[in-house]
Amino acid sequence: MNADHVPWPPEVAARYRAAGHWRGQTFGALLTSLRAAHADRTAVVGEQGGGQVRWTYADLDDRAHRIAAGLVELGVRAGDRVVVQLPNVPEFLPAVFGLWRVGAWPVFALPAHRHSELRHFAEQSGAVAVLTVDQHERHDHAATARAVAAEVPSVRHVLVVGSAEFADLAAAAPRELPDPDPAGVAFLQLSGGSTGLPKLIPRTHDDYLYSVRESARICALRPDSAYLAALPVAHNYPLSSPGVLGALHAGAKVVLAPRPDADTAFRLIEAERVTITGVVPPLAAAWVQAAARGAHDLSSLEVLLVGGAKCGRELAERIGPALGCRLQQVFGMAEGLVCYTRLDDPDEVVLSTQGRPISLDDEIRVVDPDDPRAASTAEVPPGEVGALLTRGPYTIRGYYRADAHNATAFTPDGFYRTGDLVRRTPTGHLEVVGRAKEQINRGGEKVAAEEVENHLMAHPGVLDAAVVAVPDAYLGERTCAYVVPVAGAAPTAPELRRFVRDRGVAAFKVPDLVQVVEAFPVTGVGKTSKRELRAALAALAKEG
Ligand code: OOB
Repeated sequence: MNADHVPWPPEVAARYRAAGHWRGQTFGALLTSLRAAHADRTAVVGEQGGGQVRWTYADLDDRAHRIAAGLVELGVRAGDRVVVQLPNVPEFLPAVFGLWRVGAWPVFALPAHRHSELRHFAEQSGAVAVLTVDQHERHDHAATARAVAAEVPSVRHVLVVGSAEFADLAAAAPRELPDPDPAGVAFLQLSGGSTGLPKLIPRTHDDYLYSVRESARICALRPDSAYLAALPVAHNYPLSSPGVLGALHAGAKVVLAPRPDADTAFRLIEAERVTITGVVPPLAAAWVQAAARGAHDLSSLEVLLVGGAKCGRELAERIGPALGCRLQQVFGMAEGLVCYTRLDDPDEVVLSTQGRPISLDDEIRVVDPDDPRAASTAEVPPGEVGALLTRGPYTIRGYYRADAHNATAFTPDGFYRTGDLVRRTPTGHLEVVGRAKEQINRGGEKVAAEEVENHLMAHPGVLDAAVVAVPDAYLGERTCAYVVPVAGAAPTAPELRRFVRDRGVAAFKVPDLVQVVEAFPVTGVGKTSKRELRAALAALAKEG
């Protein structure tokens, strides 16, 4: 069992096709048609190997054909999985389109991931290769990938962008390849997760392209738009909301920022006349501050998307005046559903909600949050807070090879339990008011409490661990690990933080705070009461 992909029921799929949502186009075919329409226009601008790269649509298409051929020569086949861990380098795009042309599935790791996560993605997906860079931000990605390859038998190749081997692969003579099934899986995204290690999310050409096409329309992308990818481009948000794929879909220019800081981003906005970009709230706050220095001409910027975590009202109000652009809030998830405020929504809606779904066929249910098994039909009264369930033309029906988890992550009638607490306005916009899942949202970076708890419990001096969110003025939330030591042992906070880091996990998962306590407060049935731990933290914050 353990399905790679839980398909939509046939009658639902037929409905999405009849509505024109699913058009039977693959990403490879999309690039072919983009080349036909925009051959000489600039597709991608970015930094690679110390120099600037500027590729037209024809260049991008040629490179993708060659990389596809090179991958086939290497033995990569349709349906094979390839872990892709690339920072915002131009080669990301032809490499991913090359994999799509072969019909191989990119597994989108983030640059912040380390050995523990990479190994999990390779193992879980049975990947045949890891595609990465040599060094990035002082981390030796190639060495980590090679270590993973040595431990995971399915991994036969480590491909390093910038190496002579990769240059050879990317110089292969293009060859005709059969177009993969558009209804089949195109790639695996990562879930933010709340239990254990991140789950893999199978997205199809049909479903993802629908969300890309509609995102490009909702964000008013045109051939003369320029989209700046400031966040790591493999993440669903800068990838497709509207992201680099939305920009390409519109025939626009993609500008890849090697880092998201204001200096780097503003320099590129000015130089490339960027019209639209997307950030997480802490970055928006940093940009607002930096813009006050007035060192750069940001007059080309029309739209700033803010999402990934809740954008508070105060910050929302400062964005337009500080950056001279329109704010667009976006609330999305790698599992599917994406909501946007519309560019013509009244200001009040843009400032106070996280948008409304892309599609009229996105079904939304707001159910009793205290009943995690709540049927998808038992809705709370209009305007009240409840747990958000959703299903629709680009929301998955199941995670990759996770049948047991799927039984609780989805309702029997196929709604995804998002774990988000929302209120729905009479206009159908959603206001995200909190979370019912065991996840910490660290300024858009998602930390599954259980994953970090498991790392802590591997320490011989730790008897029990509970990770909770602490409110934070800058990131929205930070992580606090409560730890009960083994009798007689007293691991210190710095020691435990170092221990977690040394287990090879992304730096954003290392607990910000560690509190060593004698015992955890418990609920009526004897479970650790995270509610009381959060209350204790709040009390500590008041005292301090
Ligand atoms: C995006 O995707 P993920 O998969 O990293 O995280 C999804 C979760 C949501 O379930 C929600 O808990 C939180 O991130 N979230 C927000 C939010 N946007 C995402 N919470 C409050 N306000 C928002 N605006 O984060 C993502 C994917 C596509 C587009 C944008 C964000």
